[in-house]
Order: sequence, then C-alpha cells, then structure tokens
Amino acid sequence: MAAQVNSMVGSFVWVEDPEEAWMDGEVLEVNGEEITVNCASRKAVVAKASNVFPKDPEFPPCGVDDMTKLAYLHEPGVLQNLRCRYDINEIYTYTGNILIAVNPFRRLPHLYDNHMMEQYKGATIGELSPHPFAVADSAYRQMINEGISQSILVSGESGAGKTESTKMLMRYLAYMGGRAAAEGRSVEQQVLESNPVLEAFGNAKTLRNNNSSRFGKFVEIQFDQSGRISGAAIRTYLLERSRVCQVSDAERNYHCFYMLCAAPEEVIEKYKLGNPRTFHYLNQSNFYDLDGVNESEEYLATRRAMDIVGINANEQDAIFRVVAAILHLGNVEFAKGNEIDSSEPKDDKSQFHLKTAAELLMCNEKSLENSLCKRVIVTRDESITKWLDPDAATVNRDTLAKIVYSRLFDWIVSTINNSIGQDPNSKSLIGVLDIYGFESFKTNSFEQFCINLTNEKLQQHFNQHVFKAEQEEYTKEEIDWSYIEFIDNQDILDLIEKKPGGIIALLDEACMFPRSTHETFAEKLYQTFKDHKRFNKPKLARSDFTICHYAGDVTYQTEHFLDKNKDYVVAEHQSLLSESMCSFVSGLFPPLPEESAKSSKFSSIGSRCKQQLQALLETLSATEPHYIRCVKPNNALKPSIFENNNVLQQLCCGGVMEAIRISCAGYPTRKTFDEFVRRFAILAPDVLHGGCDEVSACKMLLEKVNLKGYQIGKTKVFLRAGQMAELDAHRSELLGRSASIIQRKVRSYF
Ligand code: AD9
Ligand code: MG
Repeated sequence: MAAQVNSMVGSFVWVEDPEEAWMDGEVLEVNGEEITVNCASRKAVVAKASNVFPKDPEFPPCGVDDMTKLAYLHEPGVLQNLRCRYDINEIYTYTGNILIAVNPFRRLPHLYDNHMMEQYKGATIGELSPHPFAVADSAYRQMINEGISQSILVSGESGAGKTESTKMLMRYLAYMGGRAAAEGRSVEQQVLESNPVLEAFGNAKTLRNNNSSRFGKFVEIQFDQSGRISGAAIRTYLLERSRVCQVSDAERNYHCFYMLCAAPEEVIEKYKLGNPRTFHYLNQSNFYDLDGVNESEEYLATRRAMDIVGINANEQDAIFRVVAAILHLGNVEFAKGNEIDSSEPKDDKSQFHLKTAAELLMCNEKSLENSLCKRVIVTRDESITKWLDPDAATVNRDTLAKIVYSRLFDWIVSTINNSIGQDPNSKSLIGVLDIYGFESFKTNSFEQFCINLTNEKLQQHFNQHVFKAEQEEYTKEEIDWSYIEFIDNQDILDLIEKKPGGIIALLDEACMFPRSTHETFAEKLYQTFKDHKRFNKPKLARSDFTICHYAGDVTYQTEHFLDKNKDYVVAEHQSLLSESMCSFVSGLFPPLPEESAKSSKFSSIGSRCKQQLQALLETLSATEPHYIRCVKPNNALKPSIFENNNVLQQLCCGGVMEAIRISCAGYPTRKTFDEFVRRFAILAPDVLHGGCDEVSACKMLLEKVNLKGYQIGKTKVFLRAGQMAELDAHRSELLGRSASIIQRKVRSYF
C-alpha cells in the first residue's frame, strides 16, 4: 500500500537500525529516494525513503494505553509505545481488544491486590488501565449478559508470563464467581489450588524460565445461572516426557523430585532417598537449588494443595512413592551379562536401587529386572525372548520411567477433574488457555513440530477473529469494508495435517512400516512436497526439512521423529505394572481392552496432538475469544531491560503485528470527531468559526486538504494507512516548521 506523504527537512522520523531496530532523528536532507537523518545518538544516517517512517510529533510522554490510539500505527510507533510504558511500569497495553503484557520481572503487588479486583469489577474496558482483570471482567460480563461462553487465550514465548497471567485471570474469575466463605470448601478454591499441584509435577527450571510449564493447559470454568462457579475441567496437552530422564545443563527435572528429596526425615527414610546429587535423573545437570525457594516448604505446600483438590493422604503417599521409585530406577545401571549381548544390573549399588524401585512399585524384583533386560518378540508363529545389551536396557529403563511419570501426571489431572466435578447443567463457561508459544531453536525436533502446529492452529483462529472484530467495528460505524482481505495460513495447516498426504499422515505411515528410517521419511517428504511453497529442503541437508511458518521459517531435524511419534507402552512394562500389588500403580496401567491388545492398531502422538487440537478449536469456536499476548522483554530475566529486536520478534510470532497488518489493510487510524477537529483545525481555521457541528467540520477539513479514501463513521473519522502523516505534514507546514518542503513518496509501513 503506498501513500503520498509530504516529508521535509526538519521533520522527525524513525529510521531502521540493525541493533536498536529503530532510531529516531531529524531529517537533514532529502535527495530523491535517499534521506539523511540526524539521529539522537548524533550519527547521521542515510536511509532509503521506504525505510523511514514519520514520528508522531504529538506522541504523549507516557504513551497511549491502546495502540489504535497511535497517530501512526507502524512498527517503530508500536515499539516506542510499549517501551515508554514499560519504563514507568505500565506493563499492559491494548491493541484493540488484544492485551499485550510485558513481563516486568519484578513484583508489582499493588497491581494485583484485592482492592484492584474490586476496582475492575464492572468497569468498562478502557475506563481503567489495561489489565488482565479487565479482560476477565469483560469476559465474565459478556457471559452473564449475553449468555455466550467465553475464552481467554494467553500466549507468548517461554518465560513471557503466560502462567502468571493465567493465574491472575483465574483468581479474578474465582473472585467474581465465588461463593460466600460459609459455604465450605469451594469449587473455586479447588480450581485455584490445582495450579500449585500441576506446577509441582509439570513445571521445571529451564534456561528460559525458572518455573517453566512443560505442558499446555486449558481450564474450563463452568458457571451456573446466577453466575457462580459450579464446576471446572482441566485439559492438558503434551507433557514433555523426556525431561524425566534427561536434563540439560543448568536446567532441572520436574520440581516434585527436589521437593521429595527435601521431605521430612521419616519420608526420606521410608523411600530410601537422600541428596538429589546422588540420583542420575537429577545429577546430569549441576543445578539443584532455586533462588528464594525452600523445597521442604514446597513439599508441605504441595501436599496441602493436594488435600484441597481432593487427592487423599493415601493417594498422596502413593504418588510420592512412585516419584521415589522413578529416582531409584534411574540409578540402575547395566553391565554385560553372561549371555551374548545380554545385560544385568551392574553392581551391588544398581541391585539395591532395582530392589528399592521394585519395593516402591510393589512389583516382583526379578520381573522388574526381566522387563528391563529382556524383550519378547511376537511373530506370526512364535514368540522369542531376546536379551537387550546394556545400552538397549538403559534406553528401556528410561522408557519405563517416562511412561510411569506421564501416567502419574494424567492420573493427577483426572483426579482433580473428578474431585472438582463438572456441572452438567452449566449454562456457560469461561475457558483459559495457557499454551506454549511458537518455538524456533538451533535444533528443532518433534516437540517443536507439535508446538508449532498448535500455534498455527491458534493463529488461524486469531486471524479470523481479529478480522471479524475489525469488520464489526466498521459495521457498527456504518462504513464500507468490502474490499479488505486477509492472509490465511490454511496452506501450512494442509501441509501438516491433511489426510491423506500431510506430514503427520506420512510420519504415521513411516512409523507403521518396519523398515522406515528417518532418512526414508525425509526422502518421502522431499518428494511429496518439492513444489509446496511452504516446504523447503535446506541446501546440503540429508534429513532436515524447513516449514515456512507464519512466524518464520523453522528447520526440523527428523532424527527422532519416528521414535517420538510412537505412542505405545512396552508390553513387558504393561504386564509388570498392571500386576503390581499396589492398586494405585496397577490403576495407572489398566488392562488393555481385548481388541486393541490383539489388533496392532498404531497410535501416534502426532495424530493425537492433531485430534486434541481439533477438539480444542471446536470448543473455542463456540466461545467469544479474548487474547492476551505475553512478551518477554529480555533473555536475562531481569527488570528494566527492554530489547527492541527481541520484543519485535515476539510481537510478530504472537500475531500482534499481523493483527496490526489486518487493521492497516482497512482504516488503522481512528479519531473521534472531537479529537480530529482539535488536532487539525489549523488546516482550515474557518471551520471553527462557521458554527457548524463536529462532523461537518471534519468533512470540510478533509475536503480542504484533498484527502481521498477516508471514511466518516458514526462517531469517528477513519483514515487509511499513511493519511495521518499526510495531515500532520500539512499541519507542520502551516506551523512553519520548515520552509523547504519536498514532495516524496513514502510507502506506508505495511
Ligand atoms: V513457560 O512457556 O511456562 O516456560 P510462562 O508461563 O510464559 O513461561 P511465567 O508465567 O512462568 O512464564 O513467568 C515467568 C516468570 O516471570 C515468573 O516466574 C515471574 O518471576 C515473572 N513474571 C511473569 N509475569 C509477571 C508479573 N505480572 N509480575 C511479576 C512476573 N513477575
Ligand atoms: Mg508457563
């Protein structure tokens, strides 16, 4: 989109800079398409006209609380606004009805206390400062008034503040929909206390966040007719299993392991635990203690939270017994056995841990050893028992640890759900989604693939919604919007999900075919998608592939795709644990239904992820969505550091720039008639004297400056991208800022 703009020497502009993203300065010289800008850092920069954007001469010192109030809606303007607000601890800003939250990395307790909740109760959005409470309040009121279910979708990269925001939303909803204290242990209390329990078992310290959620979560809060919370359901997505037995440097395993090692003495003795440094699953990384966290207290707090969510003391004991068993299991090492290519516990120490793990899981020690060191291979005619060598036995041990932990996590989630209970008569609900953001690392595996698929799906939903909201605003103002289009990412979703023929379908096929390797899988992808514009084979790559996601290109390494996609329990592990003397453990491994035991029906994580997403989107599409985009201002996790490039990247990935792009395709700048006349009366002073109303004054003004394509709504003037700058240029001209006016063509940002 191009707009004619007057630019002149002496005007203030933004110019692109590789380090700072954007620098502001004053135009020194205009030479055709080249503009020399004197930047604040006293450097003269020569830039192409297309990389120079006008700077709002009337930008308020504390910024604006909604991006749509910016006179110039472009990238540098958005960034300047977030930054100057962040500097004064105004961490929340709207972009239309999206709330952007910039992580302060410092506690701001006054922002979230009960007094604040009281203030936001019933306040119209925009009346008070932007806040998650305002979003929750608006969702709650829309639900009550219109009887429509609502959803609040929180996204952002790791450490951006999704989980913290989600907890605030839940706290506000509990406050609004809570019962009187006299009514006893309440549903809303249980909903709130589910957070610490899930965090103990599903969160861990990573390089990006000391309390990183390693699963996605959708909490559906149900309300009765009078707006009281009457039930809730928690759905979780894709818990990271590999962390249980593999911890990278400076990261940690799940919090619960460290809590348990700091439990009261009698627990430690009972489970034969001790220093976390003595366990292989914990000591692969040399990181144990979290700043400001006392693990002994956390252990007790987690147990208290478990009491509240309805996990009884016996169950709690069993849970921690299983957690202890996993630690012991991890310490079983293998050495070559007597048979060729066989294995056995390496030494007395390994034998001790094996024995302890068996005791804690209440299964037979020899059976446990066999299930780790042997594998029965069933062919059409017979079954053969095969020994595993020490390496294979170690992999097998880790597989057992992972499946036990993941079943334990699922058990906790489903028990909480049963205990809180669902309200079958619930009229409407509010769903809160706390899900991992788009990921693009140096190496990207199957987990990133699933996470990015999730983000593509949500992005489509988001675009459709933003587009619709934009249209609604135009309809409300009775202006014409028929020619606005938006770009869809359906082609990427087809590439991944299409059945048959999409990447997931091809992966499932590869997993079912015994002779496939990651190389044959990659080859198949290369052949199938060689002309797909969203798919690339990187130069020199043998088994990597690149998907051009909406948020950028990501190259995936296929090495572990096949393994990670297979979702099955090793038959030996299934039979071992389903025969445990402990009903809790055997309950984690219920016998397989006859049919699925017989038929070798393949189940895949990729397909399950796709189905879960489908179900999630169906739920979401029946709701009115609200969006919170969390932004992490720096990677040092420190207060007061705002890295422009880093923030911009996240605004792109979170679709905020896309939302702005959609908005720019229409009429990105809106000013109420009153504001408009005040700012531009100077262009036609007679309009003020004519005694005419604001609307006529606006029209006269716009005619006088000969602007085309704008629209007059019912309450506002709607300007196309770049038109505000044009008006400002006329204005500055009249204000006599400069005598040398040069006409040039500036491409508006989008
Ligand atoms: V991850 O994808 O689960 O790794 P999240 O969930 O986006 O990530 P989280 O909410 O856990 O991030 O926030 C990370 C840390 O930032 C918190 O532990 C707090 O220390 C800090 N934080 C986040 N939001 C706020 C806030 N509103 N006020 C103060 C905050 N600190
Ligand atoms: Mg989180």
